[in-house]
Amino acid sequence: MILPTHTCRSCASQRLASILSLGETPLADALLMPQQLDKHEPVFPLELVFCHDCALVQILETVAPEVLFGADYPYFSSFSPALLRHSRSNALQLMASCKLDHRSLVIELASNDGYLLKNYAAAGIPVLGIDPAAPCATAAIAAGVPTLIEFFGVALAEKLAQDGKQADVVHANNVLAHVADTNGFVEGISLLLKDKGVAVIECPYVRDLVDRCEFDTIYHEHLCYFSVTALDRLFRRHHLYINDIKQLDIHGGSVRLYVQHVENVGATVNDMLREEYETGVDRLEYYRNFAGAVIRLRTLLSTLLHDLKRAGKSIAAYGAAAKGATLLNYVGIGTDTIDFVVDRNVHKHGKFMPGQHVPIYPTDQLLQRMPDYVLLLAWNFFDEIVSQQQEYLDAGGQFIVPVPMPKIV
Ligand code: JHZ
Repeated sequence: MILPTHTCRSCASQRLASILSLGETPLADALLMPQQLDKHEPVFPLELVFCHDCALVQILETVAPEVLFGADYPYFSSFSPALLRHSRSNALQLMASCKLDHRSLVIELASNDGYLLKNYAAAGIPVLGIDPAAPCATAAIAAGVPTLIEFFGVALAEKLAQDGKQADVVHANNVLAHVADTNGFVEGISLLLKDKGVAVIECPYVRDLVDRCEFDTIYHEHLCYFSVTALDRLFRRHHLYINDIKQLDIHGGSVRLYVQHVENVGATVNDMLREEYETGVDRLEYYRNFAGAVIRLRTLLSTLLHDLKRAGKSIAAYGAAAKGATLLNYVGIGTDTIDFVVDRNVHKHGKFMPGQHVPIYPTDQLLQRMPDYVLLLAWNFFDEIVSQQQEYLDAGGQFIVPVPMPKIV
């Protein structure tokens, strides 16, 4: 089915075809305070579509960025030790390969609480963070990472370039998919990057989303779900070239792009483009079975949880993640099934998951309350969380991992 009233976020084509509908859901990071629980909670349609012209998978709805990334934004990157290790090793690699020193400049778009840039700052390399979410940016500034509390786009890039603030390295991790003006953001990167600079961009990989049934990573913050084919077309439109690429495990499977002004496309990129063509990632057919797989997962998970409840078992969840909100709301898992969610992020404690209103507690509550099962909403950090929760497991607790297929481990 072609959806004629919408245009593609990348190429402006109207040839968009439906892949999956997740119904109407509240905003995934809009955690509720106790006094908000009986107030009206806005919901927005969550429709995933495919562009026949540039192969970009995307959602139709655009929620105002000021609403999504404002004063209440609860995601602080530094609460995930695995992400800190991942970021540090990326920074160390770039310091060496780009020979960065006190004359260089590293800029990060969506720099959050300074989790990445602090590694450069510690090595004496000048940095600048840009992030519109005030709570996170304020934490970064307090940690010694200069940060502009602003949205990034062409206007800010032009201003920085005029002020002589072009970068040797521009980082943009998990932000390209979040931006409503996709082309403006990429053009901004082009303006910000020195002639020989490199933009290092990480985003979740759509092939992992489909192949591992990670449907819960679909929510209103994530407007785009990128293949290398769609990324290549997007960057070329702005005379930028993906010259190298790495596949990463982070966030359930991501790609890291190395983007430059000069075209020098390596075998890693050509191999992935060829593979995408051969497997059909650039055509609608590839996405045809996804909706069916998601519906099957919903039935299996819901049946598993209800069977456990009927057998008198208690169930909690781990990770008040944005993706957890999609999962709970789409599968319909509420307080009749899950008693509480635990999370390390202190900014989430005392709040409630959107839609289902499950309360969020500190992680020590797992051992204190000893639920029989814990549904792992932050399944992307499985190894990390399981090793932290060894005592809970030793005491007889069990984890339920929801994707790609619900499984008790
Ligand atoms: P986590 C985030 O989504 C935010 P979320 C954002 N929307 C994005 O683009 C994607 O990542 C890629 C907690 N935790 O990171 C921290 C522990 O408690 O998987 C988080 O609240 N203990 C910008 O929110 C949550 O779990 C731990 O040991 O879906 C994980 O959220 C670890 C490792 C995490 O992504």
